[in-house]
Amino acid sequence: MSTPVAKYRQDYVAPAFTTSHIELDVVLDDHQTKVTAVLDIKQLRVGEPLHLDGDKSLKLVELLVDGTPYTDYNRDDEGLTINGIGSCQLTIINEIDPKNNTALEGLYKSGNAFCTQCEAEGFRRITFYQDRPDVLATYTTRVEADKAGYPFLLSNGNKIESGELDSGRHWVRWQDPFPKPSYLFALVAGDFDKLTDSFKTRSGRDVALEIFVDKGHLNRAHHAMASLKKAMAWDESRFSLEYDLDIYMVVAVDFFNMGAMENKGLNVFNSKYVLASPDTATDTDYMGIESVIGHEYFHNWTGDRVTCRDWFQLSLKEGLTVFRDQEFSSDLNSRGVERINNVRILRSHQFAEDEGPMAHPIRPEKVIEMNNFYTLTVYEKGAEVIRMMHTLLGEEKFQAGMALYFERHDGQAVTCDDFVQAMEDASGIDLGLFRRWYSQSGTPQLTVKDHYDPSTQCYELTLTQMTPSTADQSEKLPLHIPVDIELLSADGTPITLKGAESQRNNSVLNLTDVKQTFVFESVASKPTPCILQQFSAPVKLFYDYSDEQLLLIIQKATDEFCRWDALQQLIHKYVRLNVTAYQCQEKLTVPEAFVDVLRAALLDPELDPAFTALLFNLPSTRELIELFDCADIDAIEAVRFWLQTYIAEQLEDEVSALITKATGIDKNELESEQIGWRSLKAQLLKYAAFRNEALIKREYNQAQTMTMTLAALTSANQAQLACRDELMRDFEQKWQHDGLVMDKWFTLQGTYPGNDVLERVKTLMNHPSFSLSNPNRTRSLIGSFCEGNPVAFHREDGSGYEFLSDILRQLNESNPQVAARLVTPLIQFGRLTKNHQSKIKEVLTSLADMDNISRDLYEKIDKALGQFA
Ligand code: B3K
Ligand code: ZN
Repeated sequence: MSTPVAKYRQDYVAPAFTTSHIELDVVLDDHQTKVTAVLDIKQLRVGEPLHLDGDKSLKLVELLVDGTPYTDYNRDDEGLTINGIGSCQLTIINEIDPKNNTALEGLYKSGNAFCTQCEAEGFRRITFYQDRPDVLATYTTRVEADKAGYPFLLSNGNKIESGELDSGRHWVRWQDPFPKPSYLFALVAGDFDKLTDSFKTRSGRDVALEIFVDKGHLNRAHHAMASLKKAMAWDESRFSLEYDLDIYMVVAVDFFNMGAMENKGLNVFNSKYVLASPDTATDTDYMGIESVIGHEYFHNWTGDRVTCRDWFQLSLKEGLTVFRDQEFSSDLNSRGVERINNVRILRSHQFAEDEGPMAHPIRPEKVIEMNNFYTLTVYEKGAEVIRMMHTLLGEEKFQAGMALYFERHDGQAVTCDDFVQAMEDASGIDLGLFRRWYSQSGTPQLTVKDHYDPSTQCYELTLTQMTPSTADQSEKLPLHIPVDIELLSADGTPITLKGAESQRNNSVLNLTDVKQTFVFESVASKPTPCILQQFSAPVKLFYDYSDEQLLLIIQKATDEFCRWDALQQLIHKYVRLNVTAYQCQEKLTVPEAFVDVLRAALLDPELDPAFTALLFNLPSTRELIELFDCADIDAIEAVRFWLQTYIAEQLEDEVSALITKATGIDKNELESEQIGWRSLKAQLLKYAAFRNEALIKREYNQAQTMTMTLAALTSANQAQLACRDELMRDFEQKWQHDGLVMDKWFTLQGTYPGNDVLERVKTLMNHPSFSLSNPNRTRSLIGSFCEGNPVAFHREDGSGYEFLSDILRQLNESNPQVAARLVTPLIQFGRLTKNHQSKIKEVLTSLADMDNISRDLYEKIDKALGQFA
């Protein structure tokens, strides 16, 4: 294999040709699908050949220029270079083999249905085309297939014609009036059940809504439909954005590499993010559906109407759309809970990405395989960067910026700079320095020191920023960091801020230099600072809090995130101390005040159960590993386990009283109060499992919803109760016919804390419900073991690494995208011991030697091996 080459952001060149319109004709067949593309080619610059991207799997049948066969072209592994043409009509006929397409990119079969996935560069697996986001064309698509097997033939836009053919075949023609890049093309053919509804836009247009699901699953599509209608209404009210076509379709498929895809007017979804009923899906699944349905719908404006100029700009649409879906969930549900959950993901996964070999800015500079850059950095940190702009501008000016962005760029393919420029121009706020967030990678460290002078009643906060160097970038510059603060007096009352007016906007301090001091006046006594309210910037905070200060914040701070985070800091402190104690074979302890604050939360009459649930959800071992430069995983796990059982023992009465109080909450209702109580009860069952096995069995047997069934089963699994195997068998017997439900079971198997878990996982790969060709199954069993069971995965003997390496060899051929996602725990080794690192190096070196290594795995493994140099 030749070494894959990287592309650089700075090398962007506008295309010499564009396609203004494409007539596609797709005659479906399992192994010999015939694709005819008639392209209206416009020359934009003379003197250059036309390059069309085309995968080597495409079989070229015929090429015509203005209706005449044409031969002056070269074909290579990347596509076609056509010489000597200007503006013309180009006709290309080629064949593809969807049934053997196991990579699930381009046109492939999911079960009995045909479907497509074109982002980022999948259209080139369907036909030869300028498969780049800055070529925008209108599409007319004719789809033809056998009528009995494929009664529904779908593509983007509006259905304009259909007809029957001899021999049982039929066809439909679709027309999409909005010019779009090829990555937004979609085609689906199959036999489905269809849920129909409609939405009246605020300007009075009726939009038909259709959700297509596997036959027999119609009753599981209602939540997705309700979520879609909420998303459409929310985008009108919060962003003044209205839907633009007459029809919006969503198709749920079982074989899908990611969550969902925002193809214009025809979203294709992983069935996990569409199908839900109370007996098959948990509250978390319901929330996930609402959020992903929202996300893909919001892309209609931020992504489809205004798209990316090139793939380096991916965060233009993804960061912004994640911000929008987070705001949607926050407006509909609890803002504090939503924020805490998002920060947890960012800290545990995105911060780890920044520290590893794949570190990149939210707008990457260098890419080998674009699919490798649908990352936590581009998505989640990208959303944080948009959120910081929102914090700096405020809602009104931010919305003015959005309006200007659409006014300037509707129908265009643009850059992240264009977005920031619109925000700056509309608000009059200087974002010059702020733009560095787009080009600088890494997690900034924010160190805070303070000084109180009782004689002048002045309180000084000194903020220092420093971004450690990353694998991709050694030099770092200061950033514009919005730091939202609250000062608490000794009894926990918030202090009105006076002073430092020129350096702040209300409670948001503008940190723009390496070091800045903010002086607050008329402060009667030494305050406790709550720093980073709502996690106002994606940074690591260092401030030397006393236990008393943290306890005060947990109980009195206005901001829920700060309250939750203060508890995390306290937990981190005691995990660190106890890991040392464990290593020295000393007794493990936490102060009484720590248990008392948890007790107080349980006894609080005002308690918001969803928030209390977050307090009781201990950080995972994986999260705790991030606290150590060189992590002793077994010690961390032992301390975490001890802490859980210690709290269970100390708070046994309070926990069991609340569990009793939380009866009657297990109904099929999705009201937030019920959801909150269920999430609290689920957390408390994890503690109760160590004290009362009979209770867990009873909860399992009496559960009315999947939320509570899974809560009981998870507790039994984590505490390795004697009834664990029996309950697992019961669940398996009930659900083995249903892959999506079995994913929950496989996840429990993968995260089982028993010593023999790897053997169990290997055996389960032969389970009739398991298949390595289905990405959901692979993630639930293999992914959960590698990512969610650090003790077993990082076993000293390297058996976990060998196991993953065998799986990667198989997936490298069949589905490189899934392989490249699974490899993550093998490349983020910076905090592991030398012994672990050397075992990982061996495994990665041998993977890198595979003859046919995919670009996806090559890019990540090559970078990871570079870290050893
Ligand atoms: N835009 C798609 C992701 C495509 C990933 C390609 N490997 C889904 C989303 O972010 O909405
Ligand atoms: Zn997206």
